[in-house]
Amino acid sequence: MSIQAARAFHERAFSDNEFRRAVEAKGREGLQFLNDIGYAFDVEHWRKLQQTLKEEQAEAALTIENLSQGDITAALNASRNSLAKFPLSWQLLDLHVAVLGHCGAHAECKTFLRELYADHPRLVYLDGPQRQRALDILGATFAFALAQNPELQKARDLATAGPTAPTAGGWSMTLKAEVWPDRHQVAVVACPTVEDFAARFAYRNRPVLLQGLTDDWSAKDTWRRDPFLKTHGQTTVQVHPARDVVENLRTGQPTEQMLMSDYATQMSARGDVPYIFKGLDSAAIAADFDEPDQFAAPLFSNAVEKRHERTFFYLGPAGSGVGFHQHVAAWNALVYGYKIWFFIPPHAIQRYRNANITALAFSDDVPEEIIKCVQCQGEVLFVPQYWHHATYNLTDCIGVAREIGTIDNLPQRLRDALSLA
Ligand SMILES: O=C(O)CCC(=O)C(=O)O
Ligand SMILES: [Fe+2]
Repeated sequence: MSIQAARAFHERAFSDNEFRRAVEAKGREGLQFLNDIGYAFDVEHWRKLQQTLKEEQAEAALTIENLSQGDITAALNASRNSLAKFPLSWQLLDLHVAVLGHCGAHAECKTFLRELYADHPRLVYLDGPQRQRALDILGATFAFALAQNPELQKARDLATAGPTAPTAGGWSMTLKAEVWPDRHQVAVVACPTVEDFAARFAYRNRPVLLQGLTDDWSAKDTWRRDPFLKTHGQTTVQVHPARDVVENLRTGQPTEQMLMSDYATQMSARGDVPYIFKGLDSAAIAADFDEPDQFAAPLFSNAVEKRHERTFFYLGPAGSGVGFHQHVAAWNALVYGYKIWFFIPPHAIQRYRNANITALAFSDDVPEEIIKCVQCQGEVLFVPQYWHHATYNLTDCIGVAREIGTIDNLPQRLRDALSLA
């Protein structure tokens, strides 16, 4: 078969862990296995795909360069040309939608998306779940493109936001002054109604910090250091060198194991700045928090079981955090601590995947396109579907995150919310 099969494999191996592991487990028989299940491609086509992906990346870079120079017309033309040259390129397609939105070409943007959703002509090489994932990402980009609203990026007063005491809940709140962020670009909203949250943030696929949603959580007591270690100190947990967390979880890489009590004693002293992410089972912490109504099904697609499976308890010292990644929508409740978030809208190209987050946290010169904010203890952050994000914990941080799924047909919901017809 063809380069299309190689593309299909490329996308699926990235987004479907089970599939990737199954292929890896076949070792030398991998190619035969792939042929047997319908991915009939050979080494030659695989190599060709890698070359093509590189060329597409260069095309994307050209469009982005035009955009960053402020030459909107050139960006639009470059993007149209690139997509004509590589009509099945995933990254160019996603970028094109963003460019259309950026340029205010909303009519073209909508026509384009309608066509895509109708018969997926550009996603023919993807099957079932991969195609859905691709459409969910495009939906996110589409929302970003259509709903530019400066109101949604209101700054918070950083001068008064930081820790006021050396400890909170018995955890260390010591932070290095140099890493306190210089900008904060995500709206902070107190207790929005479910409808208000949906219309202003969920349908627009915008990040937002929500206050007042954890006031009644038992975790405020049970995740204080002493009671927490009394309950969970003897639990064996998986510990990751902070920056490898996402990759480790994605690939199922085995990691270091230790008792929670040992981890809590050592975490601030270790050179590799360790992080526990997905450290405790959802069942073990179920009584400590209540999922806010704003994130309920059916608005967000994940069923109860999936939500439990995709619940991530985290505990880490100052300097820990995760590298850039993207996934379905999530919420993240920080019970104690202060955390910097770095966000890039969904259309971003892979350039930041390997960014050094510690360097970003210390830099005064973070590129404009990276949106920064600080999350304070007690706040819940809404991470919209397929936004790229990374974190840097400014102090000890203990909290929980949960993936809640995607919004069904996000572009339509957005059109309704904006009354765009
Ligand atoms: O809490 C963190 O450090 C990272 C969380 C994250 O990636 C998420 O909530 O999606
Ligand atoms: Fe995440």
